[in-house]
Amino acid sequence: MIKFDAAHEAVHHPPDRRCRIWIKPSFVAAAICLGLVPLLLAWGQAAIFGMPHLASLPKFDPATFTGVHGFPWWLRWAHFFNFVFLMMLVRSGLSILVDHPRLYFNNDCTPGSEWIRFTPLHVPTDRMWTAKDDARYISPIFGLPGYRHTVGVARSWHFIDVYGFILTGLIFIPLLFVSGQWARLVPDSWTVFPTAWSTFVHYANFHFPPEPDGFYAYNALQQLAYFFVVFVFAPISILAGASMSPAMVNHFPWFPRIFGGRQGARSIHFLMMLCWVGFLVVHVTLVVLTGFVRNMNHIVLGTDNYNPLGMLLGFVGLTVVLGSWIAAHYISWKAPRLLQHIQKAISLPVRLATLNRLHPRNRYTKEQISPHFWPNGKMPVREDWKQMAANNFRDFRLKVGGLVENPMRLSLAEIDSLGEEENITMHHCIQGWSGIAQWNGLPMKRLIELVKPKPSAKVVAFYSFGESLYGGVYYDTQSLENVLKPECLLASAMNGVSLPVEYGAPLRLRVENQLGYKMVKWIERIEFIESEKSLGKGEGGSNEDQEYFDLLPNI
Ligand SMILES: Nc1nc2c(c(=O)[nH]1)N[C@H]1C(S)=C(S)[C@@H](COP(=O)(O)O)O[C@H]1N2
Ligand SMILES: [Mo]
Repeated sequence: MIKFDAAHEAVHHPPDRRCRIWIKPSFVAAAICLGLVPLLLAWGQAAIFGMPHLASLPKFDPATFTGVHGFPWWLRWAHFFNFVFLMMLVRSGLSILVDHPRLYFNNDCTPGSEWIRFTPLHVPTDRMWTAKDDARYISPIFGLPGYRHTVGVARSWHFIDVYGFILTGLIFIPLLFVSGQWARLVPDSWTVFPTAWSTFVHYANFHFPPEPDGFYAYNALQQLAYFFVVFVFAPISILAGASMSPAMVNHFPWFPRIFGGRQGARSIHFLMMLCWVGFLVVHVTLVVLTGFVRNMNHIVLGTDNYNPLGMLLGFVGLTVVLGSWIAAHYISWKAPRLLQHIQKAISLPVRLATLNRLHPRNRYTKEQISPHFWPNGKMPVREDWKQMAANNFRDFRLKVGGLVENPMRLSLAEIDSLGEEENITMHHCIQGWSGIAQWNGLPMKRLIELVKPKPSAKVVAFYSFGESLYGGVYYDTQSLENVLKPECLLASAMNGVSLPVEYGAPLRLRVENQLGYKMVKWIERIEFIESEKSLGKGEGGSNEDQEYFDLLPNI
């Protein structure tokens, strides 16, 4: 077992580790109907009209069969790797989910408006309750990794595995078409629907219709199921995942709207996970019930006989997958920095080349401002900040220094006089919640023009009056290039009033193409530096250092 100090223990292994599922009654009713209606229809049809007729099965003679059949090696390996990556995606996804254990179909995430929650706790109204307070524990049996506030590690797994999953698809799909195997998955006639229904009526009445030999052809329901997995589940899951990216949302506002908004996308990403798991359960059950030994030879060895070798190798594969879950826990707890660096080595170049090029440009309206905006972070406890707060920050001076020609010390009034911009934007927290707010403040671009960074300055560090999760000053960094993008503000007002203390007074950063933890609240000073590597543990911020978050979270 890994030993934690008291501060880590409180976060990662809290005494209250209950996880409870509550679903809005109307959603429960809808889910029951969705499940029950087809079953009732199938039972009714069989009771009144008898079991529907299914055309008798063609006999396949291996010696003379000329159509596309069998399971080529690339298909069998793609099948295996999909299983590996999908299970890891589900497990790491669950860990990410419980970091904000509520799902919504609205962009505001007001407590109480969720349709499902995975916490027994109600948000207290008599005191500040941060999104981090709301995070829940998940057992390591289900989540990768288990415990709380390991969203950084969970995201590393999620991204590494999604690259693997997409790469598998990029190899699998073209080969499907080149080899002609696509014809086994794509129905060639609309009659597939009535035939699939008839097959379903048989299954629903616990009657197994005679199965075609899957080596040559699938039954109609099976074909439809496989078609959906490859051509519907996979693209929807990937697109819903991508549409949670702040860089996407704040550049292509129409994109998340396909899924009913930013939180709709998060909910649908979750519902798709349920579809995958549901498919897996039914698929495995039917593989076992319809000739396990022969089916395993199909997908493991590509042969069509009753030799037990395919089944035995299949069990070896399953052991490898289970072993990978244990290994992933071990890596998560023993070598999280290595994991963070591996993910960064893959993700950073990809993000720089893609998402990071999208400039934020979305505008919301005043009517869309969220009634509730989850607060996050630890309120400063420093005496100097408290005294300044008591005096409306009249004595506050923002220190801007480091590699600049013109170091400055600025009062809030001076900052106001330098220029002001107003944006209404959507905030995205790494934990999963979002909220729309109006921000007023000094564009960083204007400040940079005044302080004149030296050519060696490549990175801007923002230091807070507040502490990070385990103590020590909260800080984060931005590339100089990114703070020059539109909508990057030193915000001093929120929703038309000067910044409330819990939201970061006197100043906070707004960076609309990245996640919330990059937006330092309660800013004390700004420093221009050559590289983030010289600060803290060198990862670019408190959360990057301590929680293994990304340096560049465009998603
Ligand atoms: N000083 C400081 N700034 C911080 C944090 C923090 O813990 N300390 N948390 C960050 C995170 S994770 C988020 S999501 C946003 C939350 O901003 P809000 O409280 O206005 O919602 O602030 C960011 N800035
Ligand atoms: Mo956050």
